[in-house]
Amino acid sequence: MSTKILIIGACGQIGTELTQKLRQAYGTENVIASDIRKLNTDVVTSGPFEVVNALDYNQIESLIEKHQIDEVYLMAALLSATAEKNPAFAWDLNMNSLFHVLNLAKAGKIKKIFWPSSIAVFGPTTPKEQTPQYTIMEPSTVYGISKQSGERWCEYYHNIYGVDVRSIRYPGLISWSSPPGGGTTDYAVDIYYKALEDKKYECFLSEETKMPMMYMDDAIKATIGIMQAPSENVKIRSSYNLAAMSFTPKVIAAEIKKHIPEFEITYAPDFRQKIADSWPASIDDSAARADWGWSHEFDLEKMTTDMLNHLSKK
Ligand code: VAH
Repeated sequence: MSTKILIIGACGQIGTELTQKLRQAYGTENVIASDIRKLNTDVVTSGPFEVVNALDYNQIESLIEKHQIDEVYLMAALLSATAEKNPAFAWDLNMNSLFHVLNLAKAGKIKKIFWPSSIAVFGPTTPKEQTPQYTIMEPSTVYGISKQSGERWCEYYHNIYGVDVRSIRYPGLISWSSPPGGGTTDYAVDIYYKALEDKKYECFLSEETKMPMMYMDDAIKATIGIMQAPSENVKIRSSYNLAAMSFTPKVIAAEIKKHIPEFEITYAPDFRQKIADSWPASIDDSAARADWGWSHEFDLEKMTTDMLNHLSKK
């Protein structure tokens, strides 16, 4: 019997690539993509698609029953910068969509859940270099507070109700297939687009702002990897630290200049600088590597080559 999967938020930055990779792995007809609107043509036209409001319990429940869903990937959320502009809605969307899916699993209607957390759960009092799996967590953004709270609820539902929910603290993610999505780390996506289009980029962070980053291919590998791991190997049920590389805007600009010599970067830090300064510079992800065999493939050089190759064809 094939595993039937529902992706909520399938048209978002992670959802678009996750949908394609899951359809390759499980068969197109077994992966139901869904989002609040038909926001991505490829996702909507490449397999089963449903319009769903992640805040409507009954809509989600009826999709699960209609398609006999086994696993749910809940990818709908407001990211850090957008959430600061709309705190109440960000809290509502990020938290209540999670409660709906956790409660459907508690009711026995879903076998397994993936829920994305973020390095945004860490704050200005967290050790900045090689941030440990267990450490001080005082997030100073609405997004980070919602992710920290969500992690606590995931662990609670696992421990008290036996819900099989698995989670990863994504670093900043970089992808060629979906445009920047309101995240503080999304300068590292936009810079590639602007380098090709304009040969210049004005960065909204300062040149020495070092943050943990990851290519989307690696993020999708980790997402599917933790979901396919034997349950007993997933020892941490709040969320796993995950890392691949860390760099500053100055370093990524220098890597791009190797491909586009005339590329120039300037700096005009805005409100997002304070968000970035509250986050770690690098992450210790040894627990994920030990528990379920995580390893990354892309470094900055390999990612830059792949990004520019894909974007120049796009
Ligand atoms: C953001 N890309 O910038 C997201 C991410 C670590 C940051 O969660 O909001």
